[in-house]
Amino acid sequence: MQRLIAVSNRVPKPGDRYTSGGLSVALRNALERAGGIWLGWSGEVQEAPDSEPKAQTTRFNNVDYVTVDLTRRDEEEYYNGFANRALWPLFHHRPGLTEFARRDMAGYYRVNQIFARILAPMVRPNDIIWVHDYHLIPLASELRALGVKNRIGFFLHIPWPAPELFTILPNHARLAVNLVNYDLVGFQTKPFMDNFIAYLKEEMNINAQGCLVEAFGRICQLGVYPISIDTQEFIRFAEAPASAIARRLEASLQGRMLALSVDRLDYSKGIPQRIDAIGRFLELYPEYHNRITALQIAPTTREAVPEYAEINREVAEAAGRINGRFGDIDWGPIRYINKSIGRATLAHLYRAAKIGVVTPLRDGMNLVSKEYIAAQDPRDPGVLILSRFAGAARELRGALQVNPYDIDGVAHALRAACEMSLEERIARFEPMLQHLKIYDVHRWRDDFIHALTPDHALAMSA
Ligand code: GDG
Repeated sequence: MQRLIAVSNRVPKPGDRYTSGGLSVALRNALERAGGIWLGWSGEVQEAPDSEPKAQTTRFNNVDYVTVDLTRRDEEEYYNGFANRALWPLFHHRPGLTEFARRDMAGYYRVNQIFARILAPMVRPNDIIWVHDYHLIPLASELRALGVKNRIGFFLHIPWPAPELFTILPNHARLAVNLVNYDLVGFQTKPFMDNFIAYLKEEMNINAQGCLVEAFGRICQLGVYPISIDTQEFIRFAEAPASAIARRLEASLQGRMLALSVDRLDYSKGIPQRIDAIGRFLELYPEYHNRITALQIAPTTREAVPEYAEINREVAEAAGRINGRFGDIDWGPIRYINKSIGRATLAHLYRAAKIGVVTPLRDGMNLVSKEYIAAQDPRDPGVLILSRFAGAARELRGALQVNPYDIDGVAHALRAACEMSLEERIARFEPMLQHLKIYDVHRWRDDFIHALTPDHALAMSA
């Protein structure tokens, strides 16, 4: 019996089906089907710094949820430090925000070793192991060092940077070798995979044969697996009777058009630039004063990292500036909220929005853009304005694609969205919805797991 083992920084709560996102549900379904383990940080900090890290196991529906408490120092160095102050900004092409400290790097490797030491004794010979995201790049190497010979796959949820940016990291070569220690490495888009292949060639003199990298006595297969959403779930949510919050929103709009944005509050999402573009739109097209309301939902994240407090201040200032300049006693163009909204309600808000404004400066995929499309009314769909720098732009061709740095360009796209005929909206929307019905998160998961199973590997190397 081939079990599945998933490893990610955080682990969803067992049985918590309602609030979980599409990715958690898709992975959990696969784990429950095959039986397996989901391992990661509990999110808790253990106060006794010197004791051996404790793992707790909760069994639910055929799956062992194994969570590990970290020390304050682990959290600081591994999570806030190396993962979120070095890898995250650099992989999003923001070297100016990147802070590298050798102490953090050591903490990053230490926590990966902790995870490996806890996992290795649980692994059975036929298990396949699927590791998620930039927090855990060294995990396969650490597991191999402990004698684990199973197939191990890695999926990177964020972009892979251009080679000249990746080399800013003092330990770039070590991380690249860590990646080659996987049997399968999945990227969101082909350009991200090509960045990695270019790095291997330029810096390490390793030539990939198509998607196969043969190096350090191993064969590593690379592939493109664009992540998606649970499309049917979003359609169902959006078609259910509107929740009280959605009704409150509709009433408060008083017939004005809604332009909606939903992002974790993160500097990669381009929120200040987007707010400036709304200001520019109101400046260029005064006929829209009092006819449009922009709602920015941005729950705060990673509050221990100083750049995140800074982005909150920046967004609040930008929104205040635009409201002060264009608002009136009975209308403010921008509503900015930091609280999180339930998923079903979110689907109603997407549906109520005539325009979805999704303009990250750089984004691995961006699921909000896909959720917005799935939630539309097929008889009267809204218009998606989408950054060309989101991975999703390669699939959602019917969106109005924009350069988020070009404030005038985004302002013009807002106008085009406001004016677009029903016929054009439907023509743009339908192929995108069809695409999302086929390429949903279940398909994404199955494609990756299929490529990771041993039979497939034999076929590839034959
Ligand atoms: C990383 C990569 C990649 C947001 N606010 C609320 C809420 N959300 C949900 C959205 C969406 C998810 O969070 C955000 O996903 P994104 O893909 O947009 O962005 P990241 O969090 O940066 O995710 C990204 C992703 O990993 C998957 O591989 O696409 O590129 O950066 O599902 O709906 N959900 C609820 N309330 C909120 O207020 N319920």
